[in-house]
Amino acid sequence: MIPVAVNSTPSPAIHPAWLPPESFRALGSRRIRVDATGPLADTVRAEVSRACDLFGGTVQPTGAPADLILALDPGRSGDGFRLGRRGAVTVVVADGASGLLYGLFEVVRRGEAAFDQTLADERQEPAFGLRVLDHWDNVFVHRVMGQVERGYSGGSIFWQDGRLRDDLTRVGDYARLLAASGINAVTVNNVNVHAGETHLLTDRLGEVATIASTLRPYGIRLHLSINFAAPVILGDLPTADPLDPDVRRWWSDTTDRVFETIPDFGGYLVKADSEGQPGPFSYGRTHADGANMLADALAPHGAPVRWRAFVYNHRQDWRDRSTDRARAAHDHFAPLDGQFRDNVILQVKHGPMDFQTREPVSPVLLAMPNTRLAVELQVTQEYTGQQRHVCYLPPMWSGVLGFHPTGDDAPTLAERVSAGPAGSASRSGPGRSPAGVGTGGRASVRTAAGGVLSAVANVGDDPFWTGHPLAQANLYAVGRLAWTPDRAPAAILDEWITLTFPAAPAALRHVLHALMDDSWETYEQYTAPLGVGFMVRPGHHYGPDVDGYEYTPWGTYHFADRDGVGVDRTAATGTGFTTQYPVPWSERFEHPGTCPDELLLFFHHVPYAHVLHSGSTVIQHIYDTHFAGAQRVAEMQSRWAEADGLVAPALHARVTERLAEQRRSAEEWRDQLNTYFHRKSGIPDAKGRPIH
Ligand code: GCV
Repeated sequence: MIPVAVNSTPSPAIHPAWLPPESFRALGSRRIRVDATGPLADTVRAEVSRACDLFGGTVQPTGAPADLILALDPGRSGDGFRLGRRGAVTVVVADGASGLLYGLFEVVRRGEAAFDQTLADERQEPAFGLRVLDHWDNVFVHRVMGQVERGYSGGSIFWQDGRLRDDLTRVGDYARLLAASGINAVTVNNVNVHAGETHLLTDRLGEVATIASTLRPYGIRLHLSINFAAPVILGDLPTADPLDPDVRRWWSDTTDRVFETIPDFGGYLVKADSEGQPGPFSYGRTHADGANMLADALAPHGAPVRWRAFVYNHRQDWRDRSTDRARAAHDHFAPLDGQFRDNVILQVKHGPMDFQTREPVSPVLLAMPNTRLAVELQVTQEYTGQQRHVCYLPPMWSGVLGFHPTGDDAPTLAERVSAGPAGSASRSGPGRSPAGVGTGGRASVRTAAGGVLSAVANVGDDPFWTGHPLAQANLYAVGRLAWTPDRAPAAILDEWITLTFPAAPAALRHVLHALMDDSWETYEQYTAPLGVGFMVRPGHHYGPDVDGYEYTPWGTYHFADRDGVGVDRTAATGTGFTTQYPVPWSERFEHPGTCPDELLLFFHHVPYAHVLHSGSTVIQHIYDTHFAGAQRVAEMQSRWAEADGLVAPALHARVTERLAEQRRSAEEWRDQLNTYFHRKSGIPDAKGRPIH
């Protein structure tokens, strides 16, 4: 058994996020029994005991009377649990030890309602079996990206200046927060694995093991991003060719050592042949060859490799209008469907480009029925305001997870991905390793149960965890959606408010909903219009720069000229990207008349006078939304002033400061976008507002 050390006393200076002591009042004032043993049961007991110390309740011995009993169902395993009343007692019956933890936090979430006579029986289990946050944290401060790539919350909670942090209290607190939101795994280093970070796999594995033991008490497994060229960088081998026997042996031996050191190690994450990272293309091999090699090394240990589908040409000639970055992942991966081992999970960004404010769902997620898939979301707000802007992202994520790939009555994307490949349990044939079918049964158990949702984390060593205190809600929500993808974003926000601000008066609740519910839409209004994307400052990606990426090699263009704007991705006259979708979407996206307004410029190059379904022209829509978006931010600022005195002064001050920047930035976006399109089109604003 792996030893567990519970060390989760929140550091005093750090904001408690959604677990302030007060949110344990209902639990901590009761008589509670934990009828289970083992490491996670010990964590549950420690939580209960801490709550009781605060609020006067008692931890009861087995057999003693109790108001709440947490017990295990001996016949089951997994994260699920049942919650209900047996007479005057609230009972959590968990499928497995982790279910005890999730059941406990459900009781915390419900507060007094969990002890109400009318509490209805309910069973909960997560839609996605693996719910993982990927940290883009560098061990060594990167000369351009710093300690955390695309991080907007200070330094890494794991690493500092090339070393593991001495004090990992924060990591323990983080694990606790994640467990309370439903997350069960964390990747502790950036997918861009630089030479220094490559050593985490071997000679610096001890540091990784220390993090793993800090995460373990809360049921969080550790994953590692690996460098595909590690056998060359670390192993003194002349090649990293995935079909070379020495390379395969190197990965197998190295992986065995990882599991000797960290027996519950979660798996590898790989970015290969992408943005300068090494990969199988260098050896004339396919991505199936590369992924399967790692899968074979992991299979005896029952663990998966997550292989990212974010592969495209980042040295494109902007003059070439036939190459379409949006097509790249599907072009590379769809032909490989059915060739991956059972313990390969293809991790796909939710949109075909790169975490823009508005994108269609990636067609890769709809095209590979014989491959395990992970939907990758981005919690860190790279393109959505960098945690200086309020941007509550669950409405976007719900749209992705609730998307109906083959028509309105067909299963949602979340249902398809969480169900896994058709007939996966008994699959065999080319690409299925003997291990994947035999001993790899363990891999299936760990990875097949409910598919995978992964998300790029947004936390750092900032006292509020996320830079912008309200960005905590995005982190909380991603875990909740991984359990219940159809949970309404406003309901998740409500939960987050109740937990984070337990004494919140109705006025604060109203202010927070007013600021956050529609904040993604607001952000979209004042930034790049109608799904065209980018228009940000190159490099750091903050603030407007309409042509910033227009003549670069990155494949991110809007093609605005004097007549119109947008990217022609149709089969008829454009790049043919629409054909990567199944019917009915290939047809709906193909024609401007059926393409949803919000994605029009993603799929079509249209004249400025093109009339949208809304009745507005494209140019007037640009003007109207940019004025409206900036105006909404001004209103958010005055709404937040009403929260003065209703939240801690430091939190109020931090949000006030961020809103001032959001307003400045929104007005800059408004003015640059409106001016740019006015100058290009020569068409005046129908309402005669100031354009420069
Ligand atoms: C970690 C985008 C980001 C990069 C990121 C990359 C990825 O290009 O700007 O910082 O690299 O996506 O997802 O791998």
